[in-house]
Amino acid sequence: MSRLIIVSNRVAPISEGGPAAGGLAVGVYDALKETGGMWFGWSGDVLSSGQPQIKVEERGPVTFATIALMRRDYDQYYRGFSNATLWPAFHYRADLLQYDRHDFEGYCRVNAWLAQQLVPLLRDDDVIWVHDYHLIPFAQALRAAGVKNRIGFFLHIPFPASQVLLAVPPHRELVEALCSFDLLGFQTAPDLRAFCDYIVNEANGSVDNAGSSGPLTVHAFGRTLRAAAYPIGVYPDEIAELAKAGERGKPVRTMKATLHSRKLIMSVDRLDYSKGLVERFRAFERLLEHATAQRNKVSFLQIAPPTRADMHAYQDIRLQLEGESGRINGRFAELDWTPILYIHKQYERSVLAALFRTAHVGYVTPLRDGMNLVAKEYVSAQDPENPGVLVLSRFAGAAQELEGALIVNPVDIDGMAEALATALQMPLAERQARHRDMMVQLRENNVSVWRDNFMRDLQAVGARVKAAKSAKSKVVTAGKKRAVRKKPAV
Ligand code: ADQ
Repeated sequence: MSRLIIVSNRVAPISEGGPAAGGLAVGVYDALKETGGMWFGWSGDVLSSGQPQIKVEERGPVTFATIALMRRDYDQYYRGFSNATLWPAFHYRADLLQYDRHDFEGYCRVNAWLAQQLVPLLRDDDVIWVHDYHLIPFAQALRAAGVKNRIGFFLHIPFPASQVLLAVPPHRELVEALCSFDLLGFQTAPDLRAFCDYIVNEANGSVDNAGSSGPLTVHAFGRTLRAAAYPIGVYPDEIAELAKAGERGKPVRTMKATLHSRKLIMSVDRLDYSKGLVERFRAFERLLEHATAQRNKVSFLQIAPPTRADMHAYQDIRLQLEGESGRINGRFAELDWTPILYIHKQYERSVLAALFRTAHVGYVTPLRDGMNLVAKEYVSAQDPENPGVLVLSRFAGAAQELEGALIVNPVDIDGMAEALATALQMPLAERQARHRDMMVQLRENNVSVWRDNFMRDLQAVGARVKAAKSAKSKVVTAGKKRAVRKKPAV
């Protein structure tokens, strides 16, 4: 069997059940620990001098191969083009997009350098699966280094509509680079559609599905590749077990003691402007304004560990949220009640799962999100006998699947406040029915299914290449035979 090589910007310092504030880390590690293989990428260290060296570590079935970045590379490739240009653009925040041509050069340079570091570690039949927006030119770089292996790519964040993508100056180079992969995976059908729209209307390419239910075939920039949607999942039953086991643990007991039998609304996100936190805080405020009976009857727990804290946009959102939570608490708090509990800490996955189970409402309202695993984790963690209600943004990829959620538009503050009120009062039978439906969906499409579907289609690309090669060699052989007979058939 081929070995699986995962390549992602950051190889997470992940441990079983430990904290991992990042969806890619959670999803990728869950997928890799079953099959075994290698995970290659940045270690998270930044060097001011010297020469980065690859560190290879075996941990169970997974080999971790990590390397530091030089300060300039970190600034241009990671903080610059990846997170100041691509991240806002792909989350439809063209207003926050910053572009510097040197950063784009640095982005391409680091992709080429990382690819060169990986080459000596590769075997002929390895299958390479590259993850996310930091590494769009990675296949191009591997091909330039002579690598012939199958290479797939999965985009964890949304693929934007063409009119938004056009705001990124090197949009054409990026899409051309994407076309060097053999298989492209997107989170949802709308992301796939947006990509195909660019191919057809901006790149003069074509897309054909040949009437099959498998990936689409894309022809562009002189290449033929495949593309499909593979919504990432979780392991719902594992999360349910963790949540149940943690029910009597100290964090849950402390939380319950703080609540004094009030209801709990809960959110967990990386602190990021794409997650719609300000609008979410204001909708909770609106609930307290209008549904006066809810005052002192409900608390809102927002857990949001800071990320990318050395970037202005992230410092701004942090300040804004601190202001909002202080203002709302100042407005409504009583001696015995603080409406918003706003925490910056990371928690172990088991603690988060147990807290989710305690929460009457999972409040997940990003302005844009590729998928949003928190939505899926919240549903998984519920007690089926007495489940909570998920309030979910229509702009999270998860909304394509979780029809049992109360779907909201995250800029509609009144609409979100109404959804919170509905969720807090929803009868048990309706909560159970919605939870049951969502669990069916989550079980059918867990992380293994996500990985297996992607790998099946990537392997099939290889099979087609082999089939094409052997058909070609048959033609050559037949040609030789014909040549021997000296009577070429027409
Ligand atoms: P993220 O933007 O990081 O992921 P998300 O999918 O919600 O968003 O994943 C966050 C993960 O980190 C969850 O598993 C969550 O439990 C964990 N986490 C968050 N805060 C934490 C805390 N304080 N302590 C411990 N764990 C915490 C990107 C895309 C998403 C996509 C994923 C996976 O932006 O849209 O769903 O990749 O593809």
